[in-house]
Amino acid sequence: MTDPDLSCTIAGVRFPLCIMNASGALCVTREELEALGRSGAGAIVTKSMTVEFRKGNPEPRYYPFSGGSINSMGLPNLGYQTYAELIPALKAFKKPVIASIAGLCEEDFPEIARAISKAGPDLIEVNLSCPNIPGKPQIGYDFDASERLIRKVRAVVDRPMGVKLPPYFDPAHHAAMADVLKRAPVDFLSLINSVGNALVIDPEKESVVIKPKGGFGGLGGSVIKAVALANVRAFWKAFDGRIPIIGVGGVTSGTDVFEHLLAGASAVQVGTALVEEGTGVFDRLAAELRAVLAKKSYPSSSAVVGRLKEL
Ligand code: RRO
Repeated sequence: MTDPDLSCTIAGVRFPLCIMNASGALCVTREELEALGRSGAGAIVTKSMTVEFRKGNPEPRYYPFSGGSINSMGLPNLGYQTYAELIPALKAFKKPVIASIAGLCEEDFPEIARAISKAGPDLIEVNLSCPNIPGKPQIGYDFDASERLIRKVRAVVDRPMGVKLPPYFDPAHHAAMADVLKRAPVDFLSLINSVGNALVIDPEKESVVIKPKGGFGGLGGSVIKAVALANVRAFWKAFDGRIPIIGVGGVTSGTDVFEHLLAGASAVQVGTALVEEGTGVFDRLAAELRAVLAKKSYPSSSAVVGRLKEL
């Protein structure tokens, strides 16, 4: 059999590989974004951008451990105007560019969205789920605010747009957000952001491991894979498979990618594993996924999407 096809199409945009970086992971500076461009990644996703440049939270603010990572970066980024200037050069790498936008208040989002849309990214990912700004709750847990914000952004962009959601832990919350997204439609979903406000402890030092917020931060990596898969599956079902989903959470092997595809993701993003391994992770994951698909006689990654069996 010929090599399985690992490309995908999301909101009309073709990705040469269904594996890319998660926003936040090695994608803040021009150098990092260009390295993603040169790498095997199927797309270049920017760090979530705010109106102004931000240094972010005090260090240490990222800590890897055996099962994953905890972070409280606090939105360090160059500010949207700089990313708007960078986008044309990033498009020269001939793979989709996804601009991730955030904000410190509701009005920031349309301001950034309007300008960044003009810069011509292939897709816009609206981050409704940053857990790490002291005093600012994750927007995605406020369904009315999320709906207002999606409408405001939609009105000013002429690019396909999606939302990056926080993990939900109850079917009532999956249903409530799905209802929001049926009233205020988006073109794709990125599921999930880190599991917010977790606490990792170093028992030897009898200490927290990151400085901001008394050690509380967003959990990523293998330990959140089951939560990510549940959210991919819940939204896949809520939309009868009719909305493209990018699965994010716990991808460290080709088999993890395969599980996200089964749950209903068309593509995946990689955060902790990228930070820990560097940009070579994309070629490794692609080779491993190809091997899984070939062994199971799947012709392509897209043939797997949503095919999870229930008992
Ligand atoms: O910068 C961060 O602290 C951060 C963001 Br904006 C986010 O969306 N998710 C995360 O885990 N960290």
